[in-house]
Amino acid sequence: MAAPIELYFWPTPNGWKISIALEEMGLPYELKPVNIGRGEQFTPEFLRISPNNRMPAIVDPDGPAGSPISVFESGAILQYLGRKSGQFYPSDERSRVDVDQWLFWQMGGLGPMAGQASHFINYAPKIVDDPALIEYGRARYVNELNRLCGVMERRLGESAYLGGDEYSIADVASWPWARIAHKLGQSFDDFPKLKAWVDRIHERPAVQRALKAGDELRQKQDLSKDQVREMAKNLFGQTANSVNDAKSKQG
Ligand SMILES: N[C@@H](CCC(=O)N[C@@H](CS)C(=O)NCC(=O)O)C(=O)O
Repeated sequence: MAAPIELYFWPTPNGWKISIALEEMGLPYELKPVNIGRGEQFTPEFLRISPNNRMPAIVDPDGPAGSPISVFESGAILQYLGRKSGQFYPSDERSRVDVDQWLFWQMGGLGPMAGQASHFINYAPKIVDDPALIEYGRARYVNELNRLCGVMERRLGESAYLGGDEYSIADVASWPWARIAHKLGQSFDDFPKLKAWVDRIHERPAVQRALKAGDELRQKQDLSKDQVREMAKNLFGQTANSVNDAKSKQG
């Protein structure tokens, strides 16, 4: 049996994209926790496989031609796993283009915008004392997320899944963010088709298994100001120096 794929993981929407895909595809994997609140994304070992100091990343010991390969960026990982397993990523060109469009839409739109909305709703109020300094950014990202939910609502009125009639890696990419839209300034009452799609995917056994994997790593949701400020030292305010400092330790 092939050695398990190593999944460099922390329980966040971007991490779940890959644990869901691995569970759906029935590929054996091993979780390698990367505690991003403690700065483990800057270790030299991790930067070698994920030069952007972000998780998720994978190492597949049984890569092309049987030799190991590492992949970072969740969209690239999903495409790799889809090609490797031949599942949830259609091989005929027309269907594949459909899936790719919605996958890239997630990578360039839904993920980053929902991530920023989450920052301004969940973290900024615990870091910045003056609410007036937060409001412009909060409204900008909550509104953009609202537009993106509208785009999904319209799409899901045309086809059962984002990438077409079949469940695919495009859904796997968007689901972990879409399912928390109600915590990011949106109301599912405005998006009934999106809500039905969120619920339908939530019921999938592979999705349930993926949500349980690494659950013990999850922090409690309501962090105190002090806990957020501590985490912020590693997570927010990163510059080119953050990577250069870590790289210089690489030797
Ligand atoms: N575009 C990246 C985004 C990944 C990402 O933002 N990961 C976050 C956690 S959700 C992270 O590792 N953050 C660590 C940091 O900001 O230093 C992907 O899709 O793989």
